[in-house]
Amino acid sequence: MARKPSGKGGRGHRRVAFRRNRQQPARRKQWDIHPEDAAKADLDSPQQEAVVAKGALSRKRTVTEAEAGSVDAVEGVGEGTAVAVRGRFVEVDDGGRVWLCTIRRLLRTRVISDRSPVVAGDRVRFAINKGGEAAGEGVIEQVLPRRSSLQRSDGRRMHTIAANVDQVLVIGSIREPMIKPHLIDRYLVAAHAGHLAAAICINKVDLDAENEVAPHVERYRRLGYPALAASAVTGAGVDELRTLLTGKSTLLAGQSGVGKSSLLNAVQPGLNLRTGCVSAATEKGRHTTTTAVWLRLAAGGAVVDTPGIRALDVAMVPLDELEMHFVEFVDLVQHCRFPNCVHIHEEGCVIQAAVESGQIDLARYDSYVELFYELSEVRRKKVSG
Ligand SMILES: Nc1nc2c(ncn2[C@@H]2O[C@H](COP(=O)(O)OP(=O)(O)O)[C@@H](O)[C@H]2O)c(=O)[nH]1
Ligand SMILES: [Mg+2]
Ligand SMILES: [Zn+2]
Repeated sequence: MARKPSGKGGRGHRRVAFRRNRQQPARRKQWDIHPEDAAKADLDSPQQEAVVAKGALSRKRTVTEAEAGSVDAVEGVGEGTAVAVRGRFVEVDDGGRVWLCTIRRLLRTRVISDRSPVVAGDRVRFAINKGGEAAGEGVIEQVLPRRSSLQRSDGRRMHTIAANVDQVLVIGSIREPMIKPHLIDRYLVAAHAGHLAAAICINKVDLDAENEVAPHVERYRRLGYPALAASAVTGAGVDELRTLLTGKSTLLAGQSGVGKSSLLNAVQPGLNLRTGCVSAATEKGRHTTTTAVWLRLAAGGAVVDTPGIRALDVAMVPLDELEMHFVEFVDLVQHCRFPNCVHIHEEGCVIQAAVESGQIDLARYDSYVELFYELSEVRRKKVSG
């Protein structure tokens, strides 16, 4: 949304409105902006009001004064996408430019339970500060309802990593590092458990003299996932990849070094993402300081890069639901002899039979078994701990 024109009259009017508010602290719309702006931006929408606690209205105004300097400092409102969260600042892209915003204290405290008041991908509304560079250029006042959110668990509580993501693109490389089908399957399970569509891209096919990539791509296509082979070096598959990303918001998943940043630079020259080796020490340091970053694509859509974060975790998948997240298992499991079959050592198991007949890929089955034991361990710890 464009910045509001800031005529002298407008400013004067706001000051008057402010004084009036002071005399009527209980007024519902005590917002410190021009009433017209408020109406346009629909700032006191039901979602906004619903989260304001009783008695919070007066506090709300005090907070704004403290954060924005004074109420006179507000120059208009904006709406955009949170593209990065860095410390106490959030970069908000309104389509025209990026605004450096702080978060209204009320928002920060009300969501203390999930600790992620604003994450990359959130649609936010913000008040524009007048010249208050130190306090940030704006203050985020409202986070619009999330269409989807991607979460991870640190063992004790859930953290939201990114919001409004449509799909996960799992990226691997055929070599350097060697392709790890199990890791890809793990990401597919996590995406599926998070109700996100998934696609697979296998990079560095320029290093694949023997065309070993073909059966991998074929395996995922047979399962119904869009899959492609690519090379950031030769440009192979890059057009196909761009098509896959256009018009959607995509989270990139894949181990470090597979070429995520290089592929994005190839998809959109000009992104200028840093590529290459990151030392273990730097990588470790980045875990604490770097969160998901939302990159807008010129062709439409956006990609979310999550450096240093294991964005997709399967730990929250209930053990008895694991089979559901292997798409080729779903229609078969009901035919196993035992209803509680876990498809590992039981008699009359159609999954094991399908693996033997080649209907189910052995590598996929191995991934299932490995995840099954891992999740059993998670559950054992939960029960005993
Ligand atoms: N041979 C080859 N090397 C690549 C390709 N893509 C990326 N690389 C190299 O792989 C390394 C890691 O790439 P980077 O994009 O930083 O990976 P990221 O950690 O997944 O973002 C860099 O040295 C890149 O130059 C590719 O398609 N072929
Ligand atoms: Mg990278
Ligand atoms: Zn079975």
